[in-house]
Amino acid sequence: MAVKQQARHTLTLTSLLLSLLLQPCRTFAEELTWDQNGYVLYCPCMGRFGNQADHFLGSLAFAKMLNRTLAVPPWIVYRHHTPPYTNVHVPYSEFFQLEALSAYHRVVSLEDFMEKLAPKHWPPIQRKAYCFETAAQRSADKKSCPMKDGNPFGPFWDHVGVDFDASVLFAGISFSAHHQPHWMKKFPPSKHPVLALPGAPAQFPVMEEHVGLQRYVVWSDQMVEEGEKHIAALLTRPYVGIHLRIGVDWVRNASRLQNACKMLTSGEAGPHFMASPQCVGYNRQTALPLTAPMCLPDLGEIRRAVKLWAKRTAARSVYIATDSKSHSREIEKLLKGKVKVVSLDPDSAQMDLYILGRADHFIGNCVSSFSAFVKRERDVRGLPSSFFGMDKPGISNHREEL
Ligand code: GFB
Repeated sequence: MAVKQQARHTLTLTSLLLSLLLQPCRTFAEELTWDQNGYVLYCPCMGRFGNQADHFLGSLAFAKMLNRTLAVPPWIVYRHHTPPYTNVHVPYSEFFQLEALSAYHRVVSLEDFMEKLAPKHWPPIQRKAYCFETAAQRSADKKSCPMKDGNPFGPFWDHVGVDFDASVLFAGISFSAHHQPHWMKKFPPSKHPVLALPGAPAQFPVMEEHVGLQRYVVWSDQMVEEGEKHIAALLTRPYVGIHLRIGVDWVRNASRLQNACKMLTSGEAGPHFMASPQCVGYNRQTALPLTAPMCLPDLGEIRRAVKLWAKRTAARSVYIATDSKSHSREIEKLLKGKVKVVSLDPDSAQMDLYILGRADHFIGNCVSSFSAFVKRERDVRGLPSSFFGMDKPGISNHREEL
């Protein structure tokens, strides 16, 4: 018996040693070693948290596809209306566990990459930027990648202390799996060890095949602790979590962008608009219609959906995450004061996401990538979600009534 145990022990040690030896880059140990397979660096320069999270999943997949270590960037948080009235760069690990990503692929935080690896392996004179020829057209000489032009680009690379000395342009190549051999041939890691890109090497919204990568995005212990404290203090289960994306920026942007929420009523717009594939379906041929209330629910639709799900789940609380008004009075009245209606004050985007993710039922906004983050996380955990204007994702209310 003891011999068996000893043998098992030796085997475990051997496999541990083997896995450490085979892993070219030790991502979480104090001393990092250089990955000969190269690195991918990018600026999460498009949109706010939800957009950045969509792009993050695609970038993670891209790094794996090229077998390069992903230098995980900090989140860019725009704090232009509250102190410090500027962009804040929040390390990935403040919200999520960096280690959990390594179950999928090799990663290192961009901050560690810069501090511990770049001085020796990517010194200032070797810092090349890589971008599409079309992007370089925006620069004065039309040959340089506009890595640091404007906000958030400049402040991002300044934050990590990077200036670029040269540009490498490319065309006729995309970030999809189809072009994997092209990337490998064009940019072998021996000659191009660090692919530093001006934006995420990914699509928005996240491609269907990368939605499941959400499982590797695991909340940090600190977020879990804080989130669970809020839930215990404020909410009684079962609780319904709702995301109200109805603020001025949404109304303004969603009506200005190509397929305005407004146009949806007239049927002029297609079903795919921002994050909407999450509820209408990714396949354009079979996608369900995207209706105006799915994009911008009015109070009538908010009341209808909350009443329905509060009843179906026998909810004892409702948690409201909102980018503007919470409509909490109206909701309290609607539920006849029998259900506790709660919002966090002051609110925090990530804490709202955490609490929505843990709700017994979630009602989101189909077009918002902020909602999409919650929906993906809940899908991973097998928790139910619906959307305003669509009670069963993939099945429109209209059809259900027929
Ligand atoms: O996350 P996000 O990309 O989602 O951007 P969309 C919306 C941001 O608004 C969030 C805040 O990152 C938060 O900072 N926000 C929205 C909220 N809803 C809530 C909420 O319930 N609670 C809290 N605390 N904050 C896209 C933008 O937003 O909308 C694009 O990324 C563009 O830049 C487009 O503006 C129209 O996909 O909803």
